[in-house]
Amino acid sequence: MSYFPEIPKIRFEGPASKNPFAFKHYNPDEVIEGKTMRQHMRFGAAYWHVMRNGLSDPFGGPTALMPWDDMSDSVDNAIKRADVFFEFLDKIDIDYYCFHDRDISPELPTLAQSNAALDKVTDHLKALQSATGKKLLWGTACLFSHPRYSQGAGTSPSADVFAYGAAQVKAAMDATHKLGGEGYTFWGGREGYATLLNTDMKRELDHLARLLHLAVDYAKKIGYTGQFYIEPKPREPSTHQYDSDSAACLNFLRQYGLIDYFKLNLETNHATLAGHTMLHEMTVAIDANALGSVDANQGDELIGWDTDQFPTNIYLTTSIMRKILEMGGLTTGGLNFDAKRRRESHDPADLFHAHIGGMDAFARGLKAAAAIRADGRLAEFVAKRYSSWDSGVGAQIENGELGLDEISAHVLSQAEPTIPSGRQEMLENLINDFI
Ligand code: XUL
Ligand code: CO
Repeated sequence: MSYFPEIPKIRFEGPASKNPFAFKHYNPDEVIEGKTMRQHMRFGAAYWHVMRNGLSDPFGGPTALMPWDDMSDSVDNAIKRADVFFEFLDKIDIDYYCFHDRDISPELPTLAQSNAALDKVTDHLKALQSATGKKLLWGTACLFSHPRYSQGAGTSPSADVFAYGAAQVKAAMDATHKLGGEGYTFWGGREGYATLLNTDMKRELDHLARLLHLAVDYAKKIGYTGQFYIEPKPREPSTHQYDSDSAACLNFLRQYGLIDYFKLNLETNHATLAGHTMLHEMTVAIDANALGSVDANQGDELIGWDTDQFPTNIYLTTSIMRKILEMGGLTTGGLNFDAKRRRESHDPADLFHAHIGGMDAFARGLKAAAAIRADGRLAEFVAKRYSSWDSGVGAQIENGELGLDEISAHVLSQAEPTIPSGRQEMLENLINDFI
């Protein structure tokens, strides 16, 4: 039985193709810098957006047509959705997926019932994975939708709510482990505050760290060796979220002795909300050896919220792929399309157009990034810009060989320093030459 009978399997047809159901640039087997595009990208589809996002917004209800979904909280409905999703993965040729526990399986009146449903659905997902070779990039627990989490989960003022969240994390980790998930993500949905008037920030942060340590300990106990991620986002739904950006997350992880166990899952639209570029967020993470995975989307510069659009900006995908190539590639992580269609794009076919566009945009980004690296002028310019540190007084300062008195004596013997142009516009032109 096919849920997308009109949609063919999406294949690479090349830039001249006019077929909207074909890749123009993503050629999974094409080798770039020694790896196939498929290996570089490790594309993932987000279960919550593909299967569960009805495309409602603050002003109106769902528009997405999901003829396969009876909208019930039954396990049968959840299992049917999984079948639809795996047909989607097959046709779009995406190897990985990501989920929240409550996307794949319903939240029922008691934790015991929810856990039992999750078990049944993950049995089915496991069978689908082994039948198709599709893999779980990461799993996570939804600790932000249910009203009990309205004041946080790990940072809730209620110890009982914290405990419920921790129990949900246990079950979501068991599910991720069972499905061979390569990672497990914490996104601080409501881990922040609406107002400081009622908030003991220090205590909340201590508790959040406790939750992450509990997860690390539990992973050791069950032999789960996947990578933990923390996903920064500054606000929405909270006024301020503790995991606000790469730097704040790294500081938190270091302060609480978690830095060896976590990497960052960076999302483009979250970077924008934090007032940063994705390039900035990636640079901060990579310099700390902590970039794990990417939630690939883009925001709208005219709308101030998390619009989660599909990435189509080739300038953006080029900068992302340049950083990924620079760091030596993704290992456990991938490019997970945490992106949704616009509310107007309600047809199931739009799921395909959206992902094709994102995959092609990343393919073009990868090709441009590799060409920029092969050209070498950008890297050479940066190396030369710092070359005064490679020898002489620069090298001595870098190596800690000089004190302030020696540096002062050196300067007194020299003429006024001169500094070459930063050549920003020339470098912007250079990048555009490859796009
Ligand atoms: C929300 C968001 C989440 C996380 C997983 O903005 O990005 O979907 O990726 O909880
Ligand atoms: Co995300």
